[in-house]
Amino acid sequence: MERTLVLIKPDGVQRGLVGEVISRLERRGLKLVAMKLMQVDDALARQHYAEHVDRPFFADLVVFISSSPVVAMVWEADAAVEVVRNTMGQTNPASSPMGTIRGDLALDIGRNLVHGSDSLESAAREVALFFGHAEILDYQRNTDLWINEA
Ligand code: D4T
Repeated sequence: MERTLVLIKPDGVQRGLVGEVISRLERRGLKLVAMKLMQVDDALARQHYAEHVDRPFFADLVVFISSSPVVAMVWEADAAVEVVRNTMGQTNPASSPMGTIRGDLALDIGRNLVHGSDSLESAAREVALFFGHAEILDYQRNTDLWINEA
């Protein structure tokens, strides 16, 4: 079973889309195992976006992600990384198909509402950046047999 980090970025929280984003992930069948509303500080923002440190948009990314609270979550499923990414759509909302979170709800690459880890390695790193072990819950979900065949 994979685990992946999802952030509802400051634009999603400010626009009142927290419930909408969570609802889409829940309805897809993913299992929520950790969640908190939090303020990202400069240090965490820089660590989270470390792979982009040399890109021209790095400074804007760091300022934006720490400009207002985010909702950080860990979601679990077989292939959770891929499923979350295709539920969110493309990085650029303008190229995202309708039916995806970004394709339905966003327009601008710098205001693309959500973040999802892009690989299992990133997921492990990012989950550990945002959550301690004790914050990630292991629990039985009674609907599992109605979502997964085995
Ligand atoms: P995140 O990391 O926010 O989920 O986005 P993606 O995984 O889909 O895309 P990314 O890591 O390539 O980009 C991180 C973040 O930077 C913004 N961005 C990206 C931007 O403002 N201008 C750009 O040209 C690119 C490529 C959007 C997402």
